[in-house]
Amino acid sequence: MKTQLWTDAVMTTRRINGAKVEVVLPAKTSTVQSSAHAIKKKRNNFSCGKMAQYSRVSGTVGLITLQNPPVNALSAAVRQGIVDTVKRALGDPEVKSVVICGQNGVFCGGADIREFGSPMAGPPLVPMIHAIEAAGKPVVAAIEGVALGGGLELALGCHYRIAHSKAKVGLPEVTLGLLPAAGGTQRLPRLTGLPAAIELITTGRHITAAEALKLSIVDQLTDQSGVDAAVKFAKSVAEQPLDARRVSNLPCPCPPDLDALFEAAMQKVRRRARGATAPVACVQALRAAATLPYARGMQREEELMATLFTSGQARALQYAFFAQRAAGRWSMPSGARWDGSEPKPVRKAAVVGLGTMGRGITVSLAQAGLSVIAVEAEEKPLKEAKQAISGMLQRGAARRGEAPALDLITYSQNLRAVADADLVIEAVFEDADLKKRLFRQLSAVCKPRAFLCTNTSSLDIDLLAAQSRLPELVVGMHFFAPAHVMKLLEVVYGSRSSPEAVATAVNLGKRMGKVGVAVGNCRGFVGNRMLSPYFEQGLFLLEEGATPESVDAALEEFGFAMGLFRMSDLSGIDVGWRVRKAEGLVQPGAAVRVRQGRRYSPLGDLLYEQGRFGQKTGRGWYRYDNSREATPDPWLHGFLEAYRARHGLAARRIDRREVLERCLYALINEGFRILEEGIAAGPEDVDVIYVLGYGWPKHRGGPMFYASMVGLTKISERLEYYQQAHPDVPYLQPCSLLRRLVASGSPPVHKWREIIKKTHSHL
Ligand code: 3H9
Repeated sequence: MKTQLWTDAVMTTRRINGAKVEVVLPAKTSTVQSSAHAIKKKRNNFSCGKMAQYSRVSGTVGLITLQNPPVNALSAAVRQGIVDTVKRALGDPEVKSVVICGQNGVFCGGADIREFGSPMAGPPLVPMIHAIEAAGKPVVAAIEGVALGGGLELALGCHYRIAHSKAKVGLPEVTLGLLPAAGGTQRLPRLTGLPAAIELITTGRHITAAEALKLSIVDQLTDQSGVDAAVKFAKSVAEQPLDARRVSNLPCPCPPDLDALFEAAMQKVRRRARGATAPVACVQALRAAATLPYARGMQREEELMATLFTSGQARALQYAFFAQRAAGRWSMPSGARWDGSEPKPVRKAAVVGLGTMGRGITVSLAQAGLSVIAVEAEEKPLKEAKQAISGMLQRGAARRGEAPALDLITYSQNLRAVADADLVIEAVFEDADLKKRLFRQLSAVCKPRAFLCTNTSSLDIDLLAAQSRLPELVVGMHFFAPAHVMKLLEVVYGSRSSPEAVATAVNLGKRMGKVGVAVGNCRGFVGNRMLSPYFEQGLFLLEEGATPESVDAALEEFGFAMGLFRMSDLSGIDVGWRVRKAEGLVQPGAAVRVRQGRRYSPLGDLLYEQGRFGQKTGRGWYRYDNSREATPDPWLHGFLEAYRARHGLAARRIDRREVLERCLYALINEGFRILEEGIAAGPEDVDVIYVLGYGWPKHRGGPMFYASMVGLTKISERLEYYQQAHPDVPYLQPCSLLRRLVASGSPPVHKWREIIKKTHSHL
């Protein structure tokens, strides 16, 4: 095959993998990336702006490869590279069609999110995509790995899209507080129709290539190399007319009752959004696609994006994106870095105790492809658990269109069955003596280097580790209910846990689709410890005149999925009572409002004594009449009045501001204490835990990010104000780290880790 020479390039002969190859390099490029595959195809490669490589394959197809590992994000340099290489390909008389693909089997993860905080540099996306769509030669997107956000928008600007069968596509901008503003809101509905586009864009869901084919987002699937298939396809369409292939030329298919469709969509989105503005803007942009000509629709898309782009919500969601990825990158107090130590392979895991949590953990392990030994001592509960686990696996597999992983699980009543497991997770009843006994037994039956993990939500890891022969192999794996659904995993290290044990647990969590955050060992770890002052403030507010519904309304309006009293009814008033009882706080009759030297509200204990456990008994802070719908309960209002009268408490009007400030600032204050003590390594870890495990609204970043947005001075001043107004209420004294941060000028949240580290080194 003849080699094409570019005027600004030099030709050189190289020996790569033993084969003699002629490669064309741009004048300033000293190296060229090659592979056996490239040699076979005799591609003539050269880089453009380093971020998009251009080559000509099969004589007439120009191949543009995006190069920006790991996900080929569309940075300024990549966009410049695309603009330059597209121009070259279209200007080359030998080239009849063009393929755009991504390096390393990934098409493109979208706009480069790291650039969002800085002033725009390089060519903008929208005209770049328009130029591709307007090209006189067919341009084919070869989608492998992912095409997300701007990546899919780039593909939608191409005339054809060929996807590998394992690829995923989507427009997830809404999850970053944005909308797909490179034409995504205008082109997608022209291919899929409005209902599917509304669903995809307002949820940001990633879909499989098969679903994308069904929705006409892609034109063809392949099981072979996506690039090879796209090159072959590009040759076959070289001389085809392009007008009907330009998506912006297509009409947007509209159902007859457009108003009803958008009204229903808006209602659904507002209900789910919990105050997030991006989903609403997405619907507005899609309405523009349906009602305006393409060019005006694009203008509307741009206007809506401009309002979102600089909003606090977009900043919070982008912070949350990176926080989730940064979570757990830190060192243990011993100085050992768990993320630097190699996790041990886990091929076989065991779960002991098949109650609600044990079942969820078993399902999650099997879905991750691990062999699991599931142990429950009694015959009847084992049978029930087996039935429940099989049902959960079957339902999950049916949703994903896969076969259920039933064969991966072996059930047993005998603890010895765990003997060859690499890692055991105990999930028996939350009882210290029971767990201690189990750890002694496990230590005797497990193979010598097996990791022993406890799913305790409150017990001391060191106490359990002390029962084991090898305490360095013991860690907490605190899952959240339902364990096969919730993404959060607190990996709790005790004073003797090895970095290797922490790394192994975090890595196993990742295989299970969880985000594992390593946290220190203290009462309640991070999540439940911060919940305690939050919940207690709620109880004090009831004593002072609030109702469960007024407190919950304020918190739900703030964006929580559920207010604290509805949450308490869901998780069970009896559960908290048991924890308090174990701590010696509960007293029968509960007349005294001071416990262990500080103000205490026995309201939860009194409800427990009434048999009001929450949803499970149909009565709690609310009533539930044959449904999960919480209804305000006149009985409870009367009970609160009688309680206040008994204790001489005058009810006062408590406004929304006080509810939010007392509940949230007390929780935040505890977060600072946790950071101060080194229980969590940085604010990102705390925020990830609260967003993924406790329903904190993601568009507010997490409690620590929220504190930085409100202003640390304000948080500290308001805490002091409430402390003076209610000197007997615990948790309202600003902690010393918060005071220190205020004194050092309230640095932005990304600087706190450094300051905390310095604080620890002075200790
Ligand atoms: C957009 O496109 C706006 C447009 O509409 C245009 C408007 C004008 N940028 O998640 P991972 C990094 S908005 C920069 O651990 P995985 C990530 O931080 C964008 N960096 O891997 C991490 O770095 P590090 C719409 C990015 O295999 C590394 O890549 N697109 C980007 O589990 C690996 O990531 C999205 O929302 C990016 N776009 O998952 C997609 N993406 O190692 C966002 C990733 O330093 N990305 N990084 O921590 C994802 O959903 C996942 O990363 C993906 C890979 C599924 C791609």
